[in-house]
Amino acid sequence: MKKITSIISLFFISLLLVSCSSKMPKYDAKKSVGEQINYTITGIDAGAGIMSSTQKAIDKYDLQKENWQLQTSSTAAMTSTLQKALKDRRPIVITGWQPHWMFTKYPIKFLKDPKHVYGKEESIHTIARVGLKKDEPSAYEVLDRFHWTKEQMSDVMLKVNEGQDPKQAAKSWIKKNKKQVNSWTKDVKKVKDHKLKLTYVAWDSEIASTNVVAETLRSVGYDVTIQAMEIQPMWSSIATNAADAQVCAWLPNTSGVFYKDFKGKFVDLGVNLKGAKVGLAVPKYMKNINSINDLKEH
Ligand code: PBE
Repeated sequence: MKKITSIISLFFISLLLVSCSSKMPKYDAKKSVGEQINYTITGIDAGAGIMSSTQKAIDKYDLQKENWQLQTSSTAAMTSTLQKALKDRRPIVITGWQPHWMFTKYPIKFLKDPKHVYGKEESIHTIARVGLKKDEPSAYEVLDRFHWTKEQMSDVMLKVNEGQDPKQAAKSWIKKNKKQVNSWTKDVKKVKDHKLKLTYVAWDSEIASTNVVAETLRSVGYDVTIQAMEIQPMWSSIATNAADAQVCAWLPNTSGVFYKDFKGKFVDLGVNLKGAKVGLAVPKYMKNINSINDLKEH
C-alpha cells in the first residue's frame, strides 16, 4: 500500500514539474527565439537613451516585421527578471550596458551590432552649466579633472548593489584611491560652504560617479547636494542654471539627442570615463544567438 501511495505521489509530483516547466520552458536552440520569449526585449526606464536606441534597432534590423517589441520597466525590474531567467536557463533578451555589475555578476554577452545602431564605444562626459567656471572656479577645476576607469566605476557600483549606502561606498572608494583623487584636487583653492548642486539619473553607473564627485567636491569645501531626476529634466536643470553640473552624458550616441537639443546651453568638460558600451544582451547559454540579426526568424 505504502509503495502504491508513493508511486502515485511521485507521478503527481512529476506531473507538476512537467507542467511548471512547460509554462516556463528552458532555452531551446532549435526553436525560434522570438517565439520562445513572445518577441519581447526586456528594457528599462522609458527616458533612457538605450531605449530609443533599441527602438531604432528594432526598426533597422527589420524586427518589427515579426512584431518584436521593447518592454519598458526599470533597471531593478530588468535585472531581477534576468536573474530569474538565468536560474531556470530560460531565454531572455535585455538592454545591457557596461560598466554595470550585471556583466560582473551574471553570465551574459552583448549581441553583435553589425549595423552600429548603438555605436561602437561610448565615453561618459562631464557637463557643467554656462558660467560655472567664472562663478565657482574650484568646482569647475575638480569637475574638469575628474576621470576614472570602467573597473573603478564597477567597484563602487558592485558595493552599492551589495547593499552599501552610495555615499559610504563613494567614501571608501576615495579612501582606497587617495592618490588619484588627490590629483583631481591638488592645488585647487579651497572654498568655505559654497553651495553646489549636481543632478543625475538614478542609474547604477550614475549613482556611483555622482557620489564620488560629490564627495570629492566636499573635500575642497563645497556644500554639495545631489538630486536624482529623469534624463530630460537633468539636462534642462543645467541649461537653466538650476543645477551646476552632471557627470552622466553617455556620448556620442546614448545621450546624443539631449546633447543636440541643449547645445549652447551647457559646457562640455570632456570625457570622465572611456570604453563604455551599450547594446542588447543575452545569457551565454543562448549559444547560437550572437548578433542582433540572429533574433530574426530565418
Ligand atoms: N544607461 C546607463 C543610460 C546611460 C547610462 C545606458 C542606462 C541610458 O541613457 O541608456
